[in-house]
Amino acid sequence: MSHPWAPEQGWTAPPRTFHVALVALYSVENAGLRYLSAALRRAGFQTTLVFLRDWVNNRLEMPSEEDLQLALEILSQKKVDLIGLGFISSLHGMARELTLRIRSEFPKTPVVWGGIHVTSAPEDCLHQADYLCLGEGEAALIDLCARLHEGLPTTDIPNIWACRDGEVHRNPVRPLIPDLDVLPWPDTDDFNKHYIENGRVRVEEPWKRTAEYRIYLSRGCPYNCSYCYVSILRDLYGEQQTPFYRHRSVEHVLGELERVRETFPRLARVKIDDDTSFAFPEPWIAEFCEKYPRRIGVPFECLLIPPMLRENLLTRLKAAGLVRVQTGIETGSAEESRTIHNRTPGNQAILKFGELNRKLKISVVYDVIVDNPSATEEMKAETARFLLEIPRPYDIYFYSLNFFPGTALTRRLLAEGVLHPDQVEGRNSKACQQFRVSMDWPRSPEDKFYLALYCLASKSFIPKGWIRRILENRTFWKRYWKPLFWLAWLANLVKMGGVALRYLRDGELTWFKIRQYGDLRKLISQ
Ligand code: B12
Ligand code: SF4
Repeated sequence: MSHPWAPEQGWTAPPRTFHVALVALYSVENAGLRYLSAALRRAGFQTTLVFLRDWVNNRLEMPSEEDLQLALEILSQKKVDLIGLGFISSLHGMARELTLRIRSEFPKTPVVWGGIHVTSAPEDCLHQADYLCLGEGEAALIDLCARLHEGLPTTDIPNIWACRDGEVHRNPVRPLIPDLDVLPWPDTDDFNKHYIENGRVRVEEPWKRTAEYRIYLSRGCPYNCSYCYVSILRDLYGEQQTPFYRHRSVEHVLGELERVRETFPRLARVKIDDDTSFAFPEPWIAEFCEKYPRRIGVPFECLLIPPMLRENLLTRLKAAGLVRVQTGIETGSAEESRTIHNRTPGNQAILKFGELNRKLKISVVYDVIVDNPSATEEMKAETARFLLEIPRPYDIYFYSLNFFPGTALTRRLLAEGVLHPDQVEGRNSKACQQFRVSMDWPRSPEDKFYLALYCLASKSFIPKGWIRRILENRTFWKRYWKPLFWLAWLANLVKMGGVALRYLRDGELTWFKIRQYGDLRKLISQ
């Protein structure tokens, strides 16, 4: 199947003299903008991508004046016709400031915002940009550029809300792209990329400095967890003919990876970064497992939801090159899982996988969510008990529960009065300071106590029996949590050292990684 705006790989429309700049804030790995750039170029438009600094864990602040000036200089030199910004909710404040600067510097150049925040909370973005793009952006942005280029009206483009002359034109979304193979691979060329960091601009594709390439095999997700952006997209697109969860063909995926293998000199690992991967039909899996090792042969990792941790699937993926699986426990409490997270508890599947993995030996990381204001103490204790039950070794990534606008959970807690609108990301920016959990974040003694227990539970060098006794005597230890907390901090430091050595051994320790995680004061809990 082909689309007028994104035909098969290799096809290019005649060049048009319309130049679009796409700006990423703190996100060198931003795939969304690279997809947009590839689609625009395919349709004949010119693009410039500006990566204004790279993401660092829990330390995102407004870029320096020097870096902002450099970004503005690039936009001026390139004489662009449209400026696009894509950002997450927590960066809304920064995007607004940057846009004010852009608009005062280039009053005649329209600005379009897109991405997850605009899609989740468009009413909060009105009049801060000329256009807002909701949902999938490729076709919408091409339509917008074509209309601007040809001097046609821009107020009735599907997916685009136009804020013109004090009015807002709220247009419905077009159907989701049914066949993802019509999309060109993300644009990773060097010549049109500008990476700004610490007062320096490099004209190069900054992603090529990393050893890990993130790829997306699908769009959408078969599930609907309450705290996740997926619930928003489901509402936005509603019931329509195109299924919400779509996947690419194996050939389309391998084509992208073959190109990456040739062009990313440090490539040592592929991260399949779909929210949940491989929930695809059996023939797809069979074809992938047969072709991937032969054609790509780079170790890969992926995210799987607990029910997918099946022996049959894992054995074949392991033979194809799977070295690491990330999966969501989120909470050990079945009640919290069902009533707050809207997830089917995965404990039994995880325990079974833990046993099976003694044989398979796939490295595993479990996701756990903390800082849930609605969690009772019993729920927190159940999580601790569960983490102690899982066979070691394993890694944990702790995430602080942040309230993103428009999710089912945020809406519910706002309605119940548990949450104030100013605590919702977009108005708040907690995720910039606390997403992967660091131990310095202010928490109640009870929460510090449980976080310390969770950290200790995953460390193979701390006896489980000892942690269980602390859990049994929790009334005492919650009052005297400090020694336990500092022990957990030290254990995290030892663990971090081990991880760094592992990266070094596997050729994956890059300056990017060191900068993202290497802050001792804000040491990531794991
Ligand atoms: C990969 C990923 C990352 C990577 C890369 C970051 C990036 N910005 O791409 C890393 C690990 C660095 C990362 C970090 C973070 N992430 Co992240 N990440 C994702 C993930 C899993 C995939 C993003 C992706 O590439 N999708 C595929 C592309 C094709 O889709 P897309 O980005 O939505 O782009 C399309 C449209 O949105 C639109 N569009 C996008 N931008 C623009 C711009 C314009 C001008 C237009 C017209 C259209 C448009 O068109 C695109 C093509 O159709 C998403 C979840 C998800 N599946 O989307 C979370 C997600 C985006 N991340 C999230 C968060 C919170 C973070 C962090 C704060 C977490 C942290 N650990 O500190 C940081 C912030 C970093 C940052 N500055 O953006 C949240 C954001 C929630 C929200 N409402 O803001 C998400 C939605 C996950 C979640 N928890 O729900 N992340
Ligand atoms: S499985 Fe992951 S991506 Fe899917 S709805 Fe749940 S949290 Fe969101």
